[in-house]
Amino acid sequence: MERIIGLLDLDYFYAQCEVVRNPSLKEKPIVIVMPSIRENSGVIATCNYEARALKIKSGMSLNLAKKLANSSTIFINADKSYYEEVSIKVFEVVDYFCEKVEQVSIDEAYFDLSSHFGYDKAQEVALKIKHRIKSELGLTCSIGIGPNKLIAKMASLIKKPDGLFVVYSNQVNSFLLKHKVGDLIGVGEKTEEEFKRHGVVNISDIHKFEKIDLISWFGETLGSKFYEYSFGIDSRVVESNREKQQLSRLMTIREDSNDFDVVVLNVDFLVDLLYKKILYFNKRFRTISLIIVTDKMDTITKSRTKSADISSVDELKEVSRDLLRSFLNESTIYVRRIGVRVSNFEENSGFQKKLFDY
Ligand code: DGT
Ligand code: CA
Repeated sequence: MERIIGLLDLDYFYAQCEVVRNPSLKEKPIVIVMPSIRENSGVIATCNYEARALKIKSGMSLNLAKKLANSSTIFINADKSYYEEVSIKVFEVVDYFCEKVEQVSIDEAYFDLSSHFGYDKAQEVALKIKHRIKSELGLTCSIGIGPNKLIAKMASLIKKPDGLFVVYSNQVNSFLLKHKVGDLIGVGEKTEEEFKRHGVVNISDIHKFEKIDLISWFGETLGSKFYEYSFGIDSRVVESNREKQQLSRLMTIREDSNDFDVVVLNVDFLVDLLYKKILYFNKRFRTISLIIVTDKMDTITKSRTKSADISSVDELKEVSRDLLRSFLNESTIYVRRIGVRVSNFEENSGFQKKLFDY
């Protein structure tokens, strides 16, 4: 199976959250401030693109930002707990489509698209994720797709904001050769300066040297890493670090149907797949839902919660079949897509709290 990784980064995140909460702010320069205890001072957390056009940016002092602002610029104190709530909802959407999701900050996560088989499907999934985040939460994000984390991250910046950019595995070298060393993950201003001292400005310049040279400049770990990155090699895996709220599998039926004997074959097939996923994530659950997308593209969900954990694939099949039977008995609707979902999981690691504490 070909490895395909995505990186999702929300656009001007805190500022976009404020516009969602108060749409009258749209198109005005919005600046989000982390206030300090001293009156009238503080630092800029982020700002939208209208404010960036005035040269205001993250990390700048409030005083300087005020000097650069125009009369329509709006300064808002950061409301971290609200942004955290929004962030949770965003990454639940990603969880819905991907088994492995690694959140790396409040507004950024890697996700593994390999199981969707091929770049075309991966791109389709990324578009669905973007569409759902936009329609359900009103937010735009940028997604990069590539054969590893390095390329996915670099690709996410190409079409920002509201972008999607795919680097196929056979395009990695030409993609990298268009970039400067400063664009590699982990190369900050100081490292970039050090590269420059050795005549390295573009990624292609690294190839004039041996790995041992980079090790002598940056030490074993960083030197090897930058050398490998310059050839597009990055073996870091996506490490799932989000407690999943639900697991599901969905599929489109070969032909729209309201015949139990036909639809149930699809349900049984999905339950078998879903059960493998449940074992993989080592989950215990009590609620089972059947998701039916009708031939009119309406979505109907039927759920049942048991008083004890579901303990076997047969029990899961039995409940899913029951839900299907009662749905088809009650309606004459034709089923186009069908899904089985389990939720109401036992334990919660409290991971998200840790992440937001950074
Ligand atoms: P983008 O991704 O360039 O469209 O803009 P943002 O605002 O999403 O920037 P990003 O992804 O680097 O950071 C995500 C959020 O993290 C951002 O909305 C506010 C917060 N943040 C970023 N940089 C700083 C900083 O220097 N100080 C503080 N306090 N917060 C920051
Ligand atoms: Ca961002």
